[in-house]
Amino acid sequence: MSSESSNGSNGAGDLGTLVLEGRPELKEPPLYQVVLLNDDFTPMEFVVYILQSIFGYDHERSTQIMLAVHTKGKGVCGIFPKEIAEMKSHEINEMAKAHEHPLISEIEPLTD
Ligand code: TYC
Repeated sequence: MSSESSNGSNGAGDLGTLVLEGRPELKEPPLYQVVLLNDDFTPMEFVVYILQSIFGYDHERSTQIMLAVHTKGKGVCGIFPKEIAEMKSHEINEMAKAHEHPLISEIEPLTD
């Protein structure tokens, strides 16, 4: 065993720990929901495709989410830090526009 394993660490790690000591704890970023809104015209398969390509859900999960939105009027399709939520919502809205579908998504702060 080398000497650096006696305290389960190494020189670089110890230096990092020392530098960070005394700083306030890092706080988790505020989270935002990406909310999908129903409409009467966007094809169901387009919504499923959006959910697969932007959020990485498989076809079955994407279909469940799409049908929940279709039935209830709106639904959460993901929860992320603000910048990521903004990017994904923007991406949905731009893809919908590019395909001339009225599909809209919004973001809203997650309050817990
Ligand atoms: N209501 C649409 C239809 O019947 C499908 C749809 C689902 C559209 C979810 C938007 O966010 C949406 N073709």
